[in-house]
Amino acid sequence: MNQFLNVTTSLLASTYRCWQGTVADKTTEQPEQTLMLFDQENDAECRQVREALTKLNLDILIVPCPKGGKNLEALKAKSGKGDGIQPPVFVDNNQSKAMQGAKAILKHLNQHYGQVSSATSLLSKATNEISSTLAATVRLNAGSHALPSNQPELPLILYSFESSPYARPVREKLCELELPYILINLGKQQVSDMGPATMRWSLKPYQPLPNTKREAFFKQHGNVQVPFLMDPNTHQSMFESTDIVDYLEQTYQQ
Ligand SMILES: N[C@@H](CCC(=O)N[C@@H](CS)C(=O)NCC(=O)O)C(=O)O
Repeated sequence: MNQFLNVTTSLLASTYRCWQGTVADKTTEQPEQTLMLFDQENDAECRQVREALTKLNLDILIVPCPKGGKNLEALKAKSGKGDGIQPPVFVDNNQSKAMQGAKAILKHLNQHYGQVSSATSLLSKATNEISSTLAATVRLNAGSHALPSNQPELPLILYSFESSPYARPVREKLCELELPYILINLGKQQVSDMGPATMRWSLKPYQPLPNTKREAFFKQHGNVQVPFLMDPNTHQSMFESTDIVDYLEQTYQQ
């Protein structure tokens, strides 16, 4: 897909989802043990969970489970439930709990990590599925099916937020290649975070909120822009969605 179509369809996908997964809470403490999500990028319930994770500003290890892939088979085998288990499956070792399905996961998040957005939790199953199917369709179901890949030793690290039109193609590629990654959510926390990094809505020099992940990122890079990928296996790090997708294909696609 050329870049104009890529960004336009990704913008449309976020619009179908009413831009859920853009705004993040101002303060959040990360739990001691990393949360884990068995995820499928274009699945309606997985999307709903990832939107809530952006809202709660929580970081998480994503294990992509596209259709036809080894991760999904391993999940089915490990659970002993065969086809009875499907993403999203959420593992919280802080609470010694694991659960399946958006409803149970959102309830758990609400109970332990703060209020998930009312829109996310109020969307009926049908509304969620229709808008998410529209979002998946406009992306031509990218990120649904596994591609042959070489597996890295360590998970990659992706700075992103759910509705970012530029981060979505990167997440789709990570999913297709079944590459586990630590998702660091950098949702928007104030009006001046809005807009692309090169054209913010506010005219004042950009300043993230103090004591936030955004501020830490800003101090390190001089700006805040997502997607940003770090690969501890090759010691490469990079901005720019198209460069990241090219890198993933060249490094991991068979
Ligand atoms: N050309 C860049 C554009 C990235 C971009 O503009 N990302 C937006 C989010 S969609 C951003 O970082 N906005 C600034 C912010 O969130 O603070 C790419 O393709 O990766």
